[in-house]
Amino acid sequence: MVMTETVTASAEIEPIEQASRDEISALQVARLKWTLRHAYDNVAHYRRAFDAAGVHPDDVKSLDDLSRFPTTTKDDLRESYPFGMFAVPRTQVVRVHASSGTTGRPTVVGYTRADIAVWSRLMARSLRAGGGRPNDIVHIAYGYGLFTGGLGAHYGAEALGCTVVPVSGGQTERQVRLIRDFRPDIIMVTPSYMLVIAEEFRRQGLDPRACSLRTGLFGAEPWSEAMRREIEETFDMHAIDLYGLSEVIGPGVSCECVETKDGLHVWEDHFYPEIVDPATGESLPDGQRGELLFTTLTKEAFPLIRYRTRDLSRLSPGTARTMRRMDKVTGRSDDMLIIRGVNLFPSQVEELILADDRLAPQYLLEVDRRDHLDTLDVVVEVKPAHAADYDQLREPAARDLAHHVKSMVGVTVSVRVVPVGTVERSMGKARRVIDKRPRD
Ligand code: DLL
Repeated sequence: MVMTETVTASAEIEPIEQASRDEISALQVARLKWTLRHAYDNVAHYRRAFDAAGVHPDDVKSLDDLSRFPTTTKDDLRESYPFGMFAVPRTQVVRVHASSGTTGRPTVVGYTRADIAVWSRLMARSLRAGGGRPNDIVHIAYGYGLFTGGLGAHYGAEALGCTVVPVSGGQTERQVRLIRDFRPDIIMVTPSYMLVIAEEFRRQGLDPRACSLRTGLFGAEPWSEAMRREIEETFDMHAIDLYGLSEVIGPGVSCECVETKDGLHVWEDHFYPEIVDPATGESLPDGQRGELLFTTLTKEAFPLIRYRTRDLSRLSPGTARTMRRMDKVTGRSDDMLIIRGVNLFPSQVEELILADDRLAPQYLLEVDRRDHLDTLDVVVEVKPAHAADYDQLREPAARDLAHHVKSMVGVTVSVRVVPVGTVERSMGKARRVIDKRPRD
């Protein structure tokens, strides 16, 4: 292996987080060469794909050479279901995780003991960047199981030296009780479920601002800057963006720093990011928006070469850390709705909903087709504080939101303001879009 990692993370910033760009690049080149060779020698898919593209691991002299290698897609992973992409004997795989597989075969990923150690360390690094410290109490409400959120956060918090409360998702009344009784410093949960927890606080007549939470690491789904403000104000805490995907490792691919909150630092000593044009696959320079690609640099069981995430973002230079930042992912290319020719992401509607004091961030977008034209209905709840005025405000609030979506995004929508509690609550990743269009 090209690195030695221990599970125990340091309480301080690691030197590599502040290393010079030259040092980071030198480490990346060494690790990239190892990864390409490891993938080529041990995974039939990569050997075939590299040979077909006429490239070989020995060709790589600099990071730029990577762009000549073929990309990897989710379909490639599905075709190797379940263990065909593993680069080590199955007996060295100490854990598997998998995507939910709602649209076909699940994607299975594997970890060696060293991979778990790296992941724990990067999650500890993320927690520290978000303001976590050893001895903090960490309440984990990401789901445990095949989803990487719960166990990924759990091992990271333990590695940092925290006291972990492994609650998992659901049973919201109990979540609130445990937050009151155990007084955690940190919560790790999807932003949409955090809003459900806030509602439960209020239902029990409790002020969320009075609770012990100091910071939260939120991710696993797109969330807007407006949602950040909403959570920070509701709980009087920091809301930090944490990003990752199971194929690459799970949570802990990148994370914001509490001191700047200006984008997510990619942990570049383990993952090499690129941006490509989502339509053509052509490489784009830093500063331009496009689809994020990742190449793992140290993973043993499941090396991933130029994986197309479908997540849209932009790379920019480091600030609080020397490692490059990625913009908040506010949409995936698959989530983009095209309504009568205009592109729209659910998060754009979320921003506008949160800008209206009468509306709650509980919403659903229903897409349908009527008379050959796509239609978009926004279903959004009234804020509990305005529930008594619901009959008077539902029409004006609906009219105003439709007007703002038209003028800011350029799409004509119909808006239905509905009573509190109408929109289904999520315990994990929220489902924001229901597409009722007939399949062609
Ligand atoms: O969601 C891993 C994770 C768990 C990340 C907990 C952060 C916190 P998957 O289930 O494989 O893994 O889903 C990965 O979720 O490609 C993005 O589209 C989306 N996603 C994850 N984090 C963020 C984020 C986990 N901070 C997919 N902002 C990714 C926006 C995110 N989207």
